[in-house]
Amino acid sequence: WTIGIVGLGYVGLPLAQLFLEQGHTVYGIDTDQTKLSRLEQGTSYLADFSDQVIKELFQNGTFAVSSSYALLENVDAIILCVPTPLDTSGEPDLQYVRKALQSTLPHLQKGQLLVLESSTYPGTTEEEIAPQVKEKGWNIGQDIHVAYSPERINPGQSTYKLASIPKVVGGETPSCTKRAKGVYASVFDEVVEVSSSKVAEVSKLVENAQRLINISFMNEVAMLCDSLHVNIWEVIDACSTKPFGFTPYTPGPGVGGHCIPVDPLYLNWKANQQGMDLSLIQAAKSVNARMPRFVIEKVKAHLGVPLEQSNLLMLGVTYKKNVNDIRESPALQIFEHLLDVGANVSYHDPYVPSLTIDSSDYESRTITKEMLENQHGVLILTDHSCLPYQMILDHSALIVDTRNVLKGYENKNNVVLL
Ligand code: SAJ
Repeated sequence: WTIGIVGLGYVGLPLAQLFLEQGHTVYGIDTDQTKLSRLEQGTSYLADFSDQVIKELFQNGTFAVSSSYALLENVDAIILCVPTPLDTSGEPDLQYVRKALQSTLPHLQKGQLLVLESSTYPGTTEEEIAPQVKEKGWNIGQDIHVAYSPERINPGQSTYKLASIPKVVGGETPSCTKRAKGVYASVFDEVVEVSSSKVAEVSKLVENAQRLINISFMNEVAMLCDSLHVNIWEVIDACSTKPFGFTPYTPGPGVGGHCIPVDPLYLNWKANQQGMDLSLIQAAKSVNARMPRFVIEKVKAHLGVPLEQSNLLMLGVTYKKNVNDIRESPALQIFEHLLDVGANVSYHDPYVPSLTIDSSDYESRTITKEMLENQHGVLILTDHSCLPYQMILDHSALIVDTRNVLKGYENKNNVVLL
């Protein structure tokens, strides 16, 4: 196949790699000139991709990247992998999908397949994409095929290879589903056909909404265990001995990232359009929003000095371990609040060399024994695998470990858990 991938971010680039590895040709389109030049220079902008891997994408001459959508005229399938964030009022923001579609339509050719992969509210493919394709005078399912297929990329882990994660596809018509299955089956081990694009859209949001609700329940239990002076991590270990029916979600400083806090709100937005309200999603959101303050109260309760007179070091500012993504990261809220109360805050995150908070720039500090000994408190907010935990344990007066990452270490009398 010749595949056009629009959007070369954490979804589009791994997808491009998958097609290239299987010998297909890929034209990658992105409007971000920085991404395009970094790809051509062979310098990665994704934590999961080394520079070497980026260089390898181009080695067979089957990968071209450009900002020109005209390249899409020569492909068999066009896959849109652009962001679907929330806007400032917390509503779905489809501007990137609409822009990508507007730029694609003039180059759409008869016989092509057009797939949307961006997580979006149910009905987007049917109500936003299909009508504009029909306007070209084509019959969807005959002259052109349109489908939806959710991305299931999980940044920062290599346990499940992307090709091994079953790929759900749902078309505007059965022949669209078949066409999409044919393309995806050439790179994914398993392709799951569903009866419509809407089923595929809902399935994606439900997967992530269930995760949000389950995580938020553990956050609420963590707050209860705190008041009961019970170790939540010990509780989770005990629950996990149940061979079935319990999934060990863990509490944390909050829920970040571009999927889990966002996708469920797309689902609830659609529910509201139907005159309904998914109350558990709203409840989950408000519980998770309380976690940054809960962490700060923990720090306050164990500090030897008032918060406003303390030196505090934040370890890890990304939304989860081993990624360089700070979108919706709860660590940023904690950072801002500590600055607001006048604490002397600094951070270390090997994935984030510099950070702008409240329009002030911060650099990730190098960790040394001396600088640790100079802190009144160290907050572990992201449990990156590469952090020097033994040194941190040996040279910090107080460690608030929000991820229980020090679980396997000895003599932790200076450690406070969530
Ligand atoms: N988190 C917790 N407790 C948990 C799990 C996660 O506090 O038990 C927090 C994380 O620290 C992070 C946020 O929730 O701040 C989201 O974490 P995540 O592990 O869900 O990571 P994401 O956002 O990268 O989610 C991706 C999703 N993949 C896609 O949307 C394609 C999600 O569907 C996956 O289930 C998830 O990876 C995964 O399984 O790791």
